[in-house]
Amino acid sequence: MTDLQSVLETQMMKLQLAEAAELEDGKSQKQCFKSLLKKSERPLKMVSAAYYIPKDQKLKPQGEDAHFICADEQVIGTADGVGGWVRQGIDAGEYALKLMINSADTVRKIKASSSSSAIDPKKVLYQAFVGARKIKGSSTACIVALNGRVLHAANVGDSGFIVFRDKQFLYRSPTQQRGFNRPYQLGNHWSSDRPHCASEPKVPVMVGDIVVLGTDGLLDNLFIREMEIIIEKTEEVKPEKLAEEIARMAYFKSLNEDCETPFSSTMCKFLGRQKLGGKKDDITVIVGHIVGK
Ligand SMILES: [Mn+2]
Repeated sequence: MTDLQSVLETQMMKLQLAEAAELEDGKSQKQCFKSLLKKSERPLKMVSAAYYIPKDQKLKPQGEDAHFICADEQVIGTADGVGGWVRQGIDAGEYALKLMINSADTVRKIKASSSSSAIDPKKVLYQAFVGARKIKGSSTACIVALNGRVLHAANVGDSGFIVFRDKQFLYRSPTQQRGFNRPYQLGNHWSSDRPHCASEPKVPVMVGDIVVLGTDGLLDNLFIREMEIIIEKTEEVKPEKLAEEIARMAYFKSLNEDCETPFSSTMCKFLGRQKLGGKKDDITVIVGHIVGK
């Protein structure tokens, strides 16, 4: 769209808003127009809930994913500890958990010192990383903050978030991988990645938008279209119910050996032959519903 087009469209929108305003009970057009514009500038709120299904393993019933929700501060995050460390007797779930605890602490500290300050998720991730320097292991991490009317994220690896508007897919955060099933991962080992690697997507949101944040246990088992179908069927959005429904569907597919999944499709590309089935993994889903304040 050219600048001129966008200026014209904005003018048209203003005229339409003003016309609509004129119809309201005798207030002057200017007053109504002002209040409507003010409404469209108001900060939003993200109401979030999580659902976690660890993969079935006797030695590690809690799995290796971790997450946090800072409800008042409008920040959510998830991390996925890399299982390969178990061969060295290291529990990567502990590292992921420490990253998330540190992140939540940092967010609360920032907001406690100044409730109006925007959260920079990359700085939060950096503080979390520094605070976990004595712990061995590595982990992907994705932190999403709602600042005013914009989602601001920091993401390392193959966790990620998707935004739906009017029950339709709108946006998916990019993943960082070095090869098949080899995501970027934060850690203190020389070969691990550092927080500066994080991608920092920013997505403007509106009232009614639905944010789905998950680890690869979700994203490798459910296609976006399958999440969209679940959301389309939802009449009243309840984040805790939606998170559970999405996680359960991902879990069902993760155990199914005959279905097509994002994981099987990617494997096909790498192996060059047909391969079906899901990926057994810990599944974390956080659903954030964007509402007016
Ligand atoms: Mn995983």
